[in-house]
Amino acid sequence: MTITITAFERSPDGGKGLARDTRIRWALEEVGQPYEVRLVSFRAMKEPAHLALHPFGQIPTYEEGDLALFETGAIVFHIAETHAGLLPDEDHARARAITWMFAALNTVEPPILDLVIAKFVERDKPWYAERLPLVEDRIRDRLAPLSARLGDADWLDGPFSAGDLMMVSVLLRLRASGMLNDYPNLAAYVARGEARPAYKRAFDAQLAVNTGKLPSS
Ligand code: GTB
Repeated sequence: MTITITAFERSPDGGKGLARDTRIRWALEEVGQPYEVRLVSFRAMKEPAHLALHPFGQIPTYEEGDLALFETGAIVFHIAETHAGLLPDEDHARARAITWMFAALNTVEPPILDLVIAKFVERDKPWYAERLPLVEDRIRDRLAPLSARLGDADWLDGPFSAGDLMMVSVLLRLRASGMLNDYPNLAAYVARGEARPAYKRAFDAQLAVNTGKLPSS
């Protein structure tokens, strides 16, 4: 059955891979599943046809036959559950990998998003300079224990899993801030994720869309 995801017609990052369709592309590449991409404009995202797929009018969405999903966590989980390669077979290892997916989305990503919002939306506020270090501290409160847990392992819990895919995707948004440099094992962890052939294919595919060099699928 054909899988179709949605992505920005033109991503505000110009193809740096930070828009969330990249995680879905990466998961699909990891499991060797071909997919098509429907590009949507910011206006189209808020129109009824897209709102029927995504109640909040965002990307990415995922369609496969009569199944329509939104939320990258749910989409990556679905891909991992229905294809081999992203979740271990053993019950407890599988539950732990899923736990890391939730940790990435619920515990690590929120303060990182707070920083992104602060930098893009709050820069002109009189309290910006005072608040910024507080936001950065909340990120360090997550990075320090994550770094301690990862230690010198390649991945968070045994072989690469959907938990790593999600955690690397979340950490990538910190690159511009330079904050990862204070945690060399996390910087190396992110680089290991980016070096995976599946990530590279996903990145190149979204870049091609944003530079107009290739068709979208
Ligand atoms: N929780 C949802 C999920 O994980 O699927 C969040 C989805 C989401 O935030 N989608 C964003 C969106 O559609 C695109 S990815 N925004 C449009 C809107 O809300 O109207 C977030 C994003 C956007 C831009 C960059 N960038 O340019 O660097 C990076 C990430």
